Amino acid sequence: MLEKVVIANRGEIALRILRACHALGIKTVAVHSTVDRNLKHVAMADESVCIGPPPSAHSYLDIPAIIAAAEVTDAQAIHPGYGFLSENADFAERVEKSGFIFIGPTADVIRMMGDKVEAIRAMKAAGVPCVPGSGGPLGEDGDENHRIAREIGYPVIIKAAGGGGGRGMRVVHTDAALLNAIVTTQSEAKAAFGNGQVYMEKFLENPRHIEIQVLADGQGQAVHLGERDCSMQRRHQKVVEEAPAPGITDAQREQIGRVCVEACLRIGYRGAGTFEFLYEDGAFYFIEMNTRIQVEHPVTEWVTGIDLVREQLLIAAGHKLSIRQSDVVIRGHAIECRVNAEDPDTFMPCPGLINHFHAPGGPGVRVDSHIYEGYRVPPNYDSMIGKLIVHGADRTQAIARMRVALGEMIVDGIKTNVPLQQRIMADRGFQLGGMNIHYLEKRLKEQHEKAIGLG
Ligand code: MV4
Repeated sequence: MLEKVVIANRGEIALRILRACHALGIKTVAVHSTVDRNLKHVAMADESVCIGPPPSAHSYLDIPAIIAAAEVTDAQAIHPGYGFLSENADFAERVEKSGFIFIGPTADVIRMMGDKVEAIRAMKAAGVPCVPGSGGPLGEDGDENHRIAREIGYPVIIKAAGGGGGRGMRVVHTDAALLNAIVTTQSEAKAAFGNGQVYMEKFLENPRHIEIQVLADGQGQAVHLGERDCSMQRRHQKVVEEAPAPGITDAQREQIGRVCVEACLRIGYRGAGTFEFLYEDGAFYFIEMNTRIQVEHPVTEWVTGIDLVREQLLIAAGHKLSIRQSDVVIRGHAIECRVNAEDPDTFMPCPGLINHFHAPGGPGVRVDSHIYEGYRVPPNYDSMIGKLIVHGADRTQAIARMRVALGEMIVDGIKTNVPLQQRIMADRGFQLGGMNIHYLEKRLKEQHEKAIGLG
C-alpha cells in the first residue's frame, strides 16, 4: 500500500481524500495557500506545507511548489482532486518524472482527452456513439465547411478542441452565419487555450446531460458504475446531480456501460473516469471524457456502495481491480445538492465568516463539507462550501429526505444557495424527473420575471 500521499487540493475534496487515505492507513500531507491555513483537512493531516499566497496561480497551480512539498515530506504519491491541476497532462508527467505516483490516468491519456478532437476520434474508433459531426478539425476551405454543415444539418455547434465544460462554443443556424462563427471561435480558442483548432457537431436542442462512471486498473480490468444525471445546471455549473438517471432502463445502462468499459480497455485507461454524454430521444451521444474524480461522485458511491476515492488509491498502489461487473448493483436513489456561498437569487459569491453551522443528519444523509463554526470562506476560490447527499429506497424518498435535510441545515453569517435548492426540490418538473439541460435556467428566468413584475 502507499505510505504517504500529498493532497494537491483544498476544501471538501481535500477532506474527502484525507478520509479515504486514513481509512487505508495512508499518511497525508496537506498543501495549502496562506489564506487556507485554517482549513479543516490541514488540521487533520499528518503534515502540512504552505505552498504560496492566495491566488491559485501561485499556490494550487504551482507545479514546482507541489512537487517540492512531496519531496520534503518524502511522500510517494500525489492526489490532484478535481479542478486545479487534476487534468493537466504536464503536471501528471512532471509528477511521474520526479519519481512520484500521479493518482489518475497516464499523462498521455489525460493529454488525449484534453484535446476534444482526439478524444472523439479515439472514442469513435472504440465504438462509443458520438454526436454526428466533422470527425476532425475544420480546415480553411469555406465551401468544404458549408458542405460539412449541410450534411450534418443545421443547427450545428462549433466547438474548440482545447475547450470543454462549456468554454469555446458557438451555435450556428444558417449557411450565412457559418464561416464567421468558425473564424471567431478559432481566434477565441487560440487566445484562451493556445489551440485554434475547432470542430463541428450537430447541435442537439434539448438533451439531458448523463455521464457514466468507470474504474479501470490499467492492467486489463475495468467496470462501469452506472450513470448520473447532471442536467440541473446553470451556466455550465451543476447544481443538483442524481443517480440513477430517471427513466434509464437496466438494459440501456448495461449497453452504454459495456461500451464505456470496452473503450477504457482499448485506450489503456487507469483510475476513475467519466464519460459525458448528451442524451436525447433515447440515444446517448459522447461529448467529452473527464479523467478526474468528480464533484458529484458521492451519488454513485451511494447507489453502488463503492468508495471511489479508496479505489483510486488502490489502483495507484498497483492493485488489480477487485470489483467485477457482476458485483456492481444499483440500489435505491441518491441526490446531491451543491451548497455554495452565494446569493440564492443573484448568484453573487458571498464569502465571509460562518458564525453558526448545524449540519443535517439522520438515515440516508451525508454531508461532505469542510466548513465549521468560526471558519471564514475566503474570496479567492470556488464558492462551493460543501455537498449535501441523500439516499432513499426510491427517488420520491430521496427527495423527501433532501427536503428535510435542507431544512435542518444552518449556515449563518454568509448567504448560501440552500433556499434555491429548497425551491428546486419543491419544483413539479424536478419531481417528475428527466428534465433537460435548459430546464433550470428556464425556471429561474420565469421566477425572476415574476419577481420583478413581468409575465
Ligand atoms: C453540446 C450541446 C448540444 N449539442 N453539443 C456544453 C458543455 C460541454 N461539455 C458541451 N456542452 C454542450 N454541447 C452538441 N452537439 C449542448 C451543450 C450544453 C450543455 C451540455 C451539458 C450540460 C449543460 C449544457 C448547457 C448548455 C449547452
